[in-house]
Parts: sequence; structure tokens; C-alpha cells
Amino acid sequence: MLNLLGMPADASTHAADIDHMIVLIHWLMAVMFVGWGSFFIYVLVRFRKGANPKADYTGAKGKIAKSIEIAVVVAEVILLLFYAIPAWATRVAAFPSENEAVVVHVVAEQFAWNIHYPGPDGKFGRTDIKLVSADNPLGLDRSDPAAKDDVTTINQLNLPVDRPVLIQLSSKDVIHSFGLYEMRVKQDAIPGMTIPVWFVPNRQGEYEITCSQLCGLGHFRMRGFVTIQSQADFTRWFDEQLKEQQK
Ligand SMILES: [Cu+2]
Repeated sequence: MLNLLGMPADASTHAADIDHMIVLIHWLMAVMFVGWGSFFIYVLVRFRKGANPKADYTGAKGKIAKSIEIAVVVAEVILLLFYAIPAWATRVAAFPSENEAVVVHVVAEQFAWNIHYPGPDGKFGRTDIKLVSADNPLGLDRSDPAAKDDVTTINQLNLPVDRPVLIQLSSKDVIHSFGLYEMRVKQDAIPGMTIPVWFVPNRQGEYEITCSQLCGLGHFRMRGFVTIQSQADFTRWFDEQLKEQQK
């Protein structure tokens, strides 16, 4: 069924649960589509003008129809109570603590993803809109002590495997959407708001960040890359970036 739906590979711990829910919803929709479709064709034939020259104002009264309606409601309640609401509780209402997670700021702009790591001190350096320039798209204040070990990248998000990632997502201009298909993550980035998103990547590899909201003429080229690597490789990469940016 998953391959039938054309789902991308799973690369986060919650991906399988999301897929399971999507599959169940599609089964319900498939059954309803076939059911309603067949009923529609039956009605077209059964109540055609030729067979019913005079309209019947009372309409059809069937017990089966009511039972089917109740069955659909029950199926939807099961999906809500046992899948959708629990998924919301773990994905959207609860977040990993900042101590155990890798915390990253992601700031969307037309048409790029700005990534900001706090560095070993765990503190994000001050940013200021007055400092924003072509070389400093985040407006990071390098004179702030907390910014000394910060690393910023454009369109390249590196993360260690098997550790919770907490992304604080925002936007500089219009509404974008942060889409990581393999992680089953998608969240709108809205100017003036900082929205947390979290996941645990569990498969090393190269993936894409896709902007999933039509955000302007360059929307089609607004994509970034995600590299999920071992903790050692991640630390090495981070140190290289840091050296590069302190030059
Ligand atoms: Cu965009």
C-alpha cells in the first residue's frame, strides 16, 4: 500500500506512525469512494425518468443507509481518537528539552533557507535587522560573545543521527513551508512567529528541504539539503565550519 501511494523513504522515528495513519485514511477513503460511486450509478439507473414518470415526494427510506453512515462515523472517530489526537499530542503539543536536543534556528527567505547553530556554548548570538546584508543574511552580531562560536549556513542543514532535533522556524519575508519529506515533517514558516518543529532522524544520508508553499517567482528553486551523519562526522563538519567562519 505504501509503495502504491508513492511515499518517500522513512528517515525519522515517527515516520512509520504517520505513514500508518495515512494508509488507514486512504483505506477508508477507498472504501467510501467505491461505495458512494456504486450507489451513485445505481441511483442513476434505478430512478431514471423512464422508470419513474411521476416524482415520489417522500423519498427513499432505507435502514442500510443509516447503518452505513454510522459505520463511517465510527471509523472516523477511531481515526481521530487513536491516531490523529495522539499524533498531535506527541508531535505538536510536546517538545524535547533544549538540553537533550540539537537546537537550530531556521529562517526562511525568498528564496533560501538560513541555518543558524548556537555552537558549543548552546547560546544563539544576537541578531539585528540592521546588520542584515548579502554576506550576513541573518544579521548576526559577531561582536556579541554568544555569537563567537555560532555557525550559519545557507541551504545546508547538517544533523547528527539518532538525536532529537528541535528547529525554531521563522521567516524574513513571506510565508514559506519547511518540508522534509523523508522525516515526515512539514511546517509553515511565518514572518513574526517562531514555530518549533521536532523530529529524530534515524537514517544517515542526504535529503532535501523543500519549500512547500508557493512563495514567489523563485519558489521552484527554494530548496536546501539535509545531511544526516554520525555524531563524530557532525562534530568534524561543525568544527570545519567554525574555523572557516572565524577567519
Ligand atoms: Cu518559499
